Amino acid sequence: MSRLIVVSNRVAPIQEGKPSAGGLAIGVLDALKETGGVWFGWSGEIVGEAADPVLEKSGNVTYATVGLTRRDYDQYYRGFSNATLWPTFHYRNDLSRFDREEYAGYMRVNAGLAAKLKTLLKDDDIIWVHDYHMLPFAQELRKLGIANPIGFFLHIPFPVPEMMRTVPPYEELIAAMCQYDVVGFQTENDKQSFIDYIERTGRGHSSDDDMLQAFGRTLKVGAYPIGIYPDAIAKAAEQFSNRKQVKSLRDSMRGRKLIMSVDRLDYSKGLVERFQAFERLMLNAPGWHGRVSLVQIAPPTRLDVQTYQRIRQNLEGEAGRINGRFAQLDWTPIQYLNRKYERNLLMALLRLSQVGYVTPLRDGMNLVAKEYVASQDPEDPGALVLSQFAGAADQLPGALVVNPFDLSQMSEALERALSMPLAERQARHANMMAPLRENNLSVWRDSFLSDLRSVANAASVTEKTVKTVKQGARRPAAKA
Ligand code: GDG
Repeated sequence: MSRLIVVSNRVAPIQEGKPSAGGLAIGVLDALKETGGVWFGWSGEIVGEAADPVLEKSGNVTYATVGLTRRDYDQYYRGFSNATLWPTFHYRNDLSRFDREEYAGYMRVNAGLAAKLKTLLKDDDIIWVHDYHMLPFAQELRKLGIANPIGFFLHIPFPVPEMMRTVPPYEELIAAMCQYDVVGFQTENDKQSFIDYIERTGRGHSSDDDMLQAFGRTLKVGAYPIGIYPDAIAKAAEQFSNRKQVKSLRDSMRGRKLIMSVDRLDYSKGLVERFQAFERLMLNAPGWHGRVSLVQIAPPTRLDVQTYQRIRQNLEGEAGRINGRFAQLDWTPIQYLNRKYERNLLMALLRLSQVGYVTPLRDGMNLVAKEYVASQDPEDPGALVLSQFAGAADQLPGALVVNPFDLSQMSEALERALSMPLAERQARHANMMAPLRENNLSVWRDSFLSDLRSVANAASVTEKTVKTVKQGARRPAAKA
């Protein structure tokens, strides 16, 4: 089987066997180990000047990482990726800015990374590129003459055409995306937005089997909802339940109920609205005073992007205001923890809570929602309150699905979740575990790679046919 080359903005600093490695990193790594291959991307370091990739081999997998210069980091990562694409793709074009130089930097870094990857490629490698930092990566490889099959998976939402058109170089970006052979999205909606753009602008058309003819190319588009390994999470959550931190949280609750939220500190996650809906619960249902706390774990990210500094201040302000309004000497309504926890400990904390509260304003999938379900004790599971704008809402039929812009609805759902009878919680939990098992992380990875390999096979069959036809044409005509 051909080698797999994985390209992502960051190469996960994987220390195998360490519980800190996230599920996605493990899933991708498993695929790499199966065929052997390379994981290529940014090392996470800022360097004085660009250099060749640093190679580290572990078994049949090579980690190839490169540093970024300060200018590259500012323009490509902090700028166009995270201050233009991220907000717009999450429908926050009010927070998005466009700067031509940053865009030029984004294209320059993609071209530079493609040139570096080229030196590591073999003819029959298949290449799997991840996420919004890398939209034009295939185009840059094609310019260098790379004809290998290249797939792309977008982890975040793909916006509807009118929203996409607010990013000034939208047409160039979409044309560049059509240089991939397979373009994968988290949901059918995201996939449809991409097709809608192509069809409404007259750039191409799609067929029933999700093949798209556009910008002179044929590519496959598909929805590949990312999954988790639910049974491994269930096991870890149970095992870590007797950890000191988990016990001390349990003791500090003194019989109170616990609503738990875990998100990177990001405006797309709807944290402010979430706190305000909890406040509304406190206002409308005073019977819960002193009987329930909301614990929000929000490790900070992208602190050097200005909007992220603002969200942090905003959230701290809201937590302080709400606590000031309702707290009692022995009860803090909202505990806001602005730090990162070890992964398995986090799963045990999720298991401890009676309600998982996952209400992003927009999210590609949202793995925390899935992890919340998986980490529960099936005998006494918590209930999940989930935003309709998380990709995960399509896949978790037992959740209480809410609109995160409707604070009253969220507050009612919280109350319903807190009071939900055991039998209903068990039934809803079982109803969600089944699809989580059926569509686990391996299924996501294997279905994407199988589509990419089919494209590769189809291309090699076409190439052989073309060669045979050409050779046939060169043969002298047989005498009559
Ligand atoms: C992007 C898309 C899509 C969180 N806090 C800690 C911690 N986490 C882990 C969670 C979860 C992961 O980080 C976050 O994943 P999400 O899916 O919730 O969100 P994004 O980071 O925005 O991810 C998203 C995803 O890509 C995959 O395709 O679902 O829509 O935006 O696994 O548990 N992990 C540890 N400590 C923490 O404090 N160790």
